[in-house]
Amino acid sequence: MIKIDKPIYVTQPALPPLEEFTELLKQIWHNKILTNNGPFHKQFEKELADYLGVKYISVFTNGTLALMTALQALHITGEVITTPFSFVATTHSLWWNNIKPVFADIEPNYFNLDPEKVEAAITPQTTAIMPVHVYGNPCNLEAFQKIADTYGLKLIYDAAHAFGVKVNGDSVLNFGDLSILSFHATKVFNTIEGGAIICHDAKTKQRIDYLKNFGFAGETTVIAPGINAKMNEIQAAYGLLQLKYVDANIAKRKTITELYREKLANIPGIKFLNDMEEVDHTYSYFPVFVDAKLYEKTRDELYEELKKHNVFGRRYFYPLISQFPTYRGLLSSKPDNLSVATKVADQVICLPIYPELEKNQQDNIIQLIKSK
Ligand code: T4K
Repeated sequence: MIKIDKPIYVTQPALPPLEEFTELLKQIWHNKILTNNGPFHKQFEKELADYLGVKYISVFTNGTLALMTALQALHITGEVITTPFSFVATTHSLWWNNIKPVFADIEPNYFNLDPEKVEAAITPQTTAIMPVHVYGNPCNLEAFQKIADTYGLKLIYDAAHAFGVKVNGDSVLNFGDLSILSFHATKVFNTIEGGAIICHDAKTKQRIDYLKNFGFAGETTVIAPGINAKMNEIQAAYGLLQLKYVDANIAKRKTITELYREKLANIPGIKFLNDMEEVDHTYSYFPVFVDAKLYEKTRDELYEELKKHNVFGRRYFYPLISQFPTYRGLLSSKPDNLSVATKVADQVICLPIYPELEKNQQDNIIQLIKSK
């Protein structure tokens, strides 16, 4: 009988050493610059761009505001084709910009938006595609760029799960017109709340920087109806410290992933995703997919069983975004249009993964799944 006293959640944030953070806080207390592109904000953007291997980055209060601002920056209107298999913020960012989301189905291997389905969903109103690198696995970058070029569409990647991910040695954030990151507490790299937009030229970065500061381009000039989405100095200082530890944290995530893969390999009805060729992964999630017939238990039964034992996995992403009341009336939300996504959403559980997950805790989780 497995007994787990302390709850194990799907994730737990990694925090930098408190003493080191206190030192940076002292500097903030001393110079009294708390926000509005202060010294830590500037330094964080610079070090983050270097770390990620990108040219231009603008940091934000959170990933959702980064997504909303990315759409504003490119003047996106009309319809945008996106995935129903994501966190609601992806689609909400369209709604907040008065853009109609059009859902297309996902592909069956890594559950990212399917380029063929995207092409079939294009109408004269389509202005952009917004795919998500789900669980940090890169989308079909080449196919999406080809569609964007052919049809004259913008390409905005929701890369909230893809911090530090590389394809053939190049950051996945260097593809498309813009990419956004989330630095929420639950992510591989966190600034408590936080996010960023990555772009490829100085002019676009300038425009994004204006937009996140009410549209101010100087003391008395407002060039657009911007928003307040700036990251503050305390978060930026915390982010700078986090950069020192992120590689060690990713290495621990890799070890945890490898143990799950080894131990869950031969359980009938339990599937997981393997690393993609040519990709450096950062192991943001560990989703497993339950085939109820083979496993002899449904996903929800396994989910409840784990919960009974104090293990709180999460069904990311169930229900599909297209099933929420705001979106289920859309023509593209019909389950027939989204058959792969509908199936996957009914099978998935993300298992606990975070740097401080202990080996014996992980052994217990594995045992619970094995013992049914
Ligand atoms: N695009 C995509 C593809 C995304 O996945 C997200 C966010 C976004 C855009 C938007 O980015 P942000 O605006 O959030 O920067 C969580 C996160 O709130 C959300 O950021 C994330 N995706 C989503 C996938 O997961 P919940 O509602 O599942 O989180 P919550 O609070 O239930 O946390 C999960 C578990 O983590 C808790 O049971 C305990 C643990 N936890 C959580 C927090 C917040 C901690 O131990 N400490 C903490 O501080 O949404």
